[in-house]
Amino acid sequence: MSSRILSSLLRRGIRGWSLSVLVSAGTLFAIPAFPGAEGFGANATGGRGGSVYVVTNLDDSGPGSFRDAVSEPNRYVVFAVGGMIKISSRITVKNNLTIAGQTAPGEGITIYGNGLSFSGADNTITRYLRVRMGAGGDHGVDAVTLSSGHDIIFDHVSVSWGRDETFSVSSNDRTVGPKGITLQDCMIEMGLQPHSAGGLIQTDGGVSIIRCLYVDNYTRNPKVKGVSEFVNCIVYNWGGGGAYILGDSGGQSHVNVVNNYFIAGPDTRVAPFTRGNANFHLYAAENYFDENRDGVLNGAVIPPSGYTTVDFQKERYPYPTVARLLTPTEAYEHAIAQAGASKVRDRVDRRYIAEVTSLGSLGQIPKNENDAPIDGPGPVAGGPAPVDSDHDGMPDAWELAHGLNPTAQDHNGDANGDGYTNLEEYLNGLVAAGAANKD
Ligand SMILES: [Ca+2]
Ligand SMILES: [Ca+2]
Ligand SMILES: [Ca+2]
Ligand SMILES: [Ca+2]
Repeated sequence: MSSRILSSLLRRGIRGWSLSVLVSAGTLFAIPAFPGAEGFGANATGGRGGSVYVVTNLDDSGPGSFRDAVSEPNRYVVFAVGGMIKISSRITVKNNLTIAGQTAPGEGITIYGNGLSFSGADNTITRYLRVRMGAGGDHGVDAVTLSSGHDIIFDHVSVSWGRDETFSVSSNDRTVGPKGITLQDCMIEMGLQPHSAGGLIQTDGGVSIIRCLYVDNYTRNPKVKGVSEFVNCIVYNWGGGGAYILGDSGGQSHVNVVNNYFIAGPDTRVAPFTRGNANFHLYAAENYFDENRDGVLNGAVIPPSGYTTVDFQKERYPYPTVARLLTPTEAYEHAIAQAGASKVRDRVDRRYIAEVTSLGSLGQIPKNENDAPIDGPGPVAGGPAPVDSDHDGMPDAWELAHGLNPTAQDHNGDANGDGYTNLEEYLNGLVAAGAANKD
């Protein structure tokens, strides 16, 4: 039910409908965070209904900076600049935010420094952003982390060079950990030694990892405990620590792992699945392993013995999953085409894609991102932003073409009554809708 119909029902004062019925109907028919949002975090509402903050510079802090933009809740964060934002200290992201990296001109936005925390950032939507930590980050800290919060979705986000994990969704008390989280079409890249790790996914609140690409992490691609699904992902060049780590300790896990492709690189020395136990309740299907490093994608399905000791499930857990399940080979092609902040890929992501498509010969797991061939985070090209006279996030030309007012902030209107605000229509139209449906 669209919000327009719901509000119309409320206005007309339908007799005999309790408010709770209407509210639950509204929840039942909640629109996705954006067209194509999937998984446990699909219903994040972001900054919908809030104010617009335009990031106008690449400064570490102060007016117009990214840090200032995410310091208050209930905002859409849009970018009138592209390039690299060097941060001197960690940024904690507030709740009810839509961070629309796809608005940034040029090659988009790279945040380089001590990383981002989304702990407690309930109802945030983050799209088309790069977060790169590096050896200058604090020892024992993740590039992106969240240890609490609900309804949080990351879409086409590239995260690299964590010093602890690179991208973790984790609480030591799994019963109160993050709830309703999605990572989709993300790249999780090259955790730095001596603790090169993709991520720890540890909560009973539900985490979907969908169509993500893990590359050059020595271990934990990812390490999983609790309730989660891992669907249509690609893992390339894990090292001796392992790719998908099956729990590795006490506590119950209930997990789907479906249609993923594991591809050996120069550093790969162990099998894709390691360290299971009887507490790990696993539904696994159609996971492939290409171990021959011959430059051709020609792996084979992983047999039951390839999952070590787990409690196999005959039926898939009824988790959200995807609208369109890709074959492992299709998932590979999809990731190459558009994983990460791929509206325009930067030099670093292009390098990681070249490694993956070498199918065995390229890759490395270093201590420092400035070592060749990565050579640090830049350059990241900027570019001109379209004119937006009223600073409501929608360019003048787009507003005129859509019957809106380029001299008044009408971003929270809903001209077509579909539940997405006018600004969301603009943001969603900048990138492909329904990532898995695009050829
Ligand atoms: Ca091969
Ligand atoms: Ca405008
Ligand atoms: Ca306007
Ligand atoms: Ca609309």
